[in-house]
Amino acid sequence: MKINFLQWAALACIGTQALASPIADPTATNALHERSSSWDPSAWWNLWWKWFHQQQGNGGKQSCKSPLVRKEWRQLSDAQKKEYISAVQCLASLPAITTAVIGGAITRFDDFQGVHSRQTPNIHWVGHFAVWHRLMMAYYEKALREECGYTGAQPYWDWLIDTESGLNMTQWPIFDPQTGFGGNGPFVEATADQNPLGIEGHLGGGCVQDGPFAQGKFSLALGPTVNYNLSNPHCLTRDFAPSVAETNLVQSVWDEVMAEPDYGAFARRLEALPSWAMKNVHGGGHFGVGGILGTMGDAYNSPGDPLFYLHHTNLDHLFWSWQQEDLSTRLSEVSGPIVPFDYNNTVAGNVTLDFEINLFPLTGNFKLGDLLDTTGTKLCYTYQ
Ligand SMILES: [Cu+2]
Repeated sequence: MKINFLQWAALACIGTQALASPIADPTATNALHERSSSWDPSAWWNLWWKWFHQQQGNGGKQSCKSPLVRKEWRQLSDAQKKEYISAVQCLASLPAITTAVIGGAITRFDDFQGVHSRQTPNIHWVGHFAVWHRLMMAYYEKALREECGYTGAQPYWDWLIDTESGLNMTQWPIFDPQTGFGGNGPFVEATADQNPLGIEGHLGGGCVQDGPFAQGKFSLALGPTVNYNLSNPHCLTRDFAPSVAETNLVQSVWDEVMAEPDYGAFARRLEALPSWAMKNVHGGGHFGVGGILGTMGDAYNSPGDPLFYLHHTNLDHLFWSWQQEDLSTRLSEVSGPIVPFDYNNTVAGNVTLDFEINLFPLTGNFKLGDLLDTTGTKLCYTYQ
């Protein structure tokens, strides 16, 4: 770890303990109080740094006083699960606001899918991948709360619990038709052309048949083509590929991502490669659920599956967990290419803290540096 001046100064003051130890919940109102009984210099340093960072970023005002606490789907009560699902259905019943630039969008749910589809060529295998999707999750959460009356935080799906459970994928609780997102589609034969990633053992491919997003109850306007100006109402499809999920959604890959020493390496390992040459949790979620023919496996239109948001929130949970390991560095560090796959910067440079992203036309511009702190001035949530 590179030691900057402030870290050096703190080291000199508080002794020689490692600075990188995580803090359990830096935003809990009583975090300082709880820790006063046991003197842990590294935790104190992290808390101080966080406070300092917030003061700087907000002209002395602290705006994120009570962050939303995002929980794993299983931590929600059945009533809370129902409330979340109802809010998603609500979003899919409200009229789109992006039609001037996403001509095919019909609903507010489509708005988010359309923005992702339109920006897909610029937001994957780039330095801002993790931050862009963080912003997307935050605005989806905000829409569910402010426009559909949802009172909770955006939940995440910790797939490690499922892959380690030994249960068949079809029995994973996230796919429960009553308390989850419904299950697989019926089997549809796929051609080799449809399967550039060589996914084996896919079990579905057709329209989701049960649960809250089943055929007839839930309709997507955008996709499966990349033309976001085309309205093409169709069903949500799923195409479980258990071998993809079981191979990639594993603790060892999570640990590899967590062990990356800097943001550029972290973001690159999180996305890995558009192949199975390297195990990866991002692709494992997309293609484990979406397989060859499912909505989740569509690079452009994957946000058409409501489960996309729980998968990507778990990736943000991973990002946040990684940041917690060394907040003093990781609240103000980004890198990675501006242009997809340009890891050697032969086409353009790397992103910086001032690099701007947006969910056009749903948001204005945000600097990457303003989205690194989930409890800062622009974002206000944490994880449990
Ligand atoms: Cu994406």
